[in-house]
Amino acid sequence: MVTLEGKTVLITGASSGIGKACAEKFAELNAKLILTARRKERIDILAEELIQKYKVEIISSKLDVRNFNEVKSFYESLPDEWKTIDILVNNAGLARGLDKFYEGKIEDWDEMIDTNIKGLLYVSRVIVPQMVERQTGHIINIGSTAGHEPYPMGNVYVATKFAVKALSQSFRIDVLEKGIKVTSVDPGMVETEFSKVRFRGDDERAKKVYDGLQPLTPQDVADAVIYAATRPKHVNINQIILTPLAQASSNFVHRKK
Ligand code: NDP
Ligand code: 8X3
Repeated sequence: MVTLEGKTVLITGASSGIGKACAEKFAELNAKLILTARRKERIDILAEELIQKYKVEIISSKLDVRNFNEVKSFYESLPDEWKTIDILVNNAGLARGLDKFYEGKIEDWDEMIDTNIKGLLYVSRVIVPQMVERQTGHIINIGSTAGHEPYPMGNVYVATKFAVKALSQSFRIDVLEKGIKVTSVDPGMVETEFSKVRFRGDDERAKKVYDGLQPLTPQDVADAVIYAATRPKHVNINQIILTPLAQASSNFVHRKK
């Protein structure tokens, strides 16, 4: 039976969607979990549920990945026995708006770049050195099909996910002689709070994104993460791209009338 007993997994953005589903699946495999997000009450409730259900050890910690000092002090304040992190899931991310770039909102651009690129870098900069020192570990970045093919008005979000792809490839080269795995899990359309966040709470518009097709579930993506995380020591899964059956790429989607 596959187990991750004795491994510590840090997940960013565990309060919702893919991050939350990853937390559930890692808990099922008996990993110790560090759950982070800005909405602390949500990760506290999730931690409590998972502890009850799987009898695992979990720390939940409020963390905004955009703030480097916060990331640093979060790590420094972990109890010593929790500082050895084996698997880092860089999941926290978001899209804001869907506009032509020449009409885009500067605050939307800043938020996406600060979260999806700089946040991923900040967390990795703080967490990975202990992996380098121990010559073992696994970084799993959540990218997107948007990082493979732009779509209309995706501009800045698309650019952040192209950046995630570039960073995954670069990280892999930089840690090549350090025994650390680097994986990018790149989903197409997944029904989470993603579209609600993108359209700032406009539920009607968010729902339309998935009209006429069956999107991926967050659990489908978490399955891919778990697959990558449970391969033998000598195997690195570089990249997993998964889409709904009705989606061929960013721009080719089949919707039933
Ligand atoms: P959700 O909106 O459901 O979840 C996003 C998570 O990111 C939340 O837990 C949120 O937590 C967290 N987050 C956002 N900003 C920050 C921040 N500044 N600091 C810390 N955490 C933050 O969306 P998804 O689950 O869909 O998104 C997860 C990842 O998957 C993202 O990187 C997204 O780009 C990617 N993705 C999503 C796809 C989709 O179709 N849904 C497809 C491909 C990739 P909180 O607000 O509590 O801080
Ligand atoms: C999320 C997928 O296509 O909605 O990364 O941008 S998409």
